[in-house]
Amino acid sequence: MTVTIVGSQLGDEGKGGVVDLYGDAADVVARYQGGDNAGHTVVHDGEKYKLSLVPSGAVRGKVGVLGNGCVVNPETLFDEIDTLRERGLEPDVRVAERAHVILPYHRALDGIEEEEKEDLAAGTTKRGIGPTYEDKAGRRGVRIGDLLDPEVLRERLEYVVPQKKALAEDVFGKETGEEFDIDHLYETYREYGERLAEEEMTVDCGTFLQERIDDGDNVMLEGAQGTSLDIDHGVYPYVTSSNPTAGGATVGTGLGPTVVGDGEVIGIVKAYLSRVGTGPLPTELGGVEGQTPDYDADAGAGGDEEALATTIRDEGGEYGTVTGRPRRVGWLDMPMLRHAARANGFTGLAINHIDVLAGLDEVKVGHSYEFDGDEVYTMPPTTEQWGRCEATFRTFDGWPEVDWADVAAEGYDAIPENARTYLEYISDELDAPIYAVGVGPGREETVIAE
Ligand code: 2SA
Ligand code: MG
Repeated sequence: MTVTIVGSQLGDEGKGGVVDLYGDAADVVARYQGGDNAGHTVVHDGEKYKLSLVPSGAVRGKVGVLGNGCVVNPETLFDEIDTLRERGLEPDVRVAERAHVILPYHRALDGIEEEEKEDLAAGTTKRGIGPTYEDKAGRRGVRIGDLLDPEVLRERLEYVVPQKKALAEDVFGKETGEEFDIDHLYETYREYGERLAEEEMTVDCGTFLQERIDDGDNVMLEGAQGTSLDIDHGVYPYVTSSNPTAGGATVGTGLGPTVVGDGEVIGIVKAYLSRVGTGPLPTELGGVEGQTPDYDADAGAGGDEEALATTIRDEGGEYGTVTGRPRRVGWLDMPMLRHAARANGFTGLAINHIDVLAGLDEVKVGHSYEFDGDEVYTMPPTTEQWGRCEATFRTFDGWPEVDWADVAAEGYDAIPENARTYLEYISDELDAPIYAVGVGPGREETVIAE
């Protein structure tokens, strides 16, 4: 049986808490896309662990798998594993031989391209994610399996590195160093390959997972980022370069769609919206310099919206886990969620962070958009069209600040009534039941709806 966890918005929906909750019942936790652009904090036995690549289940004694749909930076991988070991854990991490490797030139090019693109820059995490997926699609990538075979590794590098070097030097006019040097890369990455082999970490992902499922194990498929950051279904080009949507869980692991579809697909919803990076955001409150398009610091500063945005940002700790950037915040965007519910086929929802909104007089949601004179209920296909959408808001009465730990202990009915009205509106609109409600950052602060 599988449980797939998918972000329904723009990442940082609090997937970690839900992964934790359902991860208890899982024997294996696999990631199916992305790389070290994800970020999760796991609290285990009172210790806090920050991970960006290793699946969080590995901290809790589960087998953690990086699927073939992931892009893997071996340096990050081994750093995280070594740190966990220094702290007394013995993580069991497997990596798909079909997964692609992030090389130093990918990181360098990610930075260079972001500078060049200006208005089109996605505000990436600069981890080399996009350039690695580009090489995957361009059939010039290096895969984890290639690191185990020095001859193949050498051959691949000799083909691809001169192209990358020419791109950096001739197209972008940058000086390049050892990150574009074939011999240096060969030596370093061959060693990573040796370590992967010594520790018997590599797997044929689909076979590995299917065998575990056939043996009766529970497998959790953990998405990173979110639906609106999906390369196909997100707000292109302000997206990541992989498929966080549920379809990615099958392509990115080698399990069939019927296997994934046989299980649960849980949409993680944050009770408001947050976003790092650029692009339109129809329900945005205030703005963040350098991320909000056409942000005017003088006009925005000091206003009511700006103050509300600051409150939500600080209450919710809305600062990027990977880069520390302040996140843009806004009201819930229902057309975005309807789009996500369809694209992912959610069987249930986990709605997080309702505690963050507690104490506000009223809570708004963008119920629909006005788009070129029409009222629309889902996201239009191009981001330029989305940028022309004006949200039509619905207003809900706010709910009080309460002792959320008590609420978590007592269950769903202990959630303040106005918050339940809000939750049930979301569930009705998305035609999916609520499985869980997050009322705080801690592990115990999730209410399971019966
Ligand atoms: P990239 O680096 O190529 O993936 O950047 C492309 C765009 O995708 C955005 N992006 C993210 N936005 C929010 N959260 C992200 N990661 C989460 C974290 C992990 C999660 O906590 O840091 O929620 O699973 C993330 N990763 C990429 C980025 O801002 C660019 O707009
Ligand atoms: Mg996060």
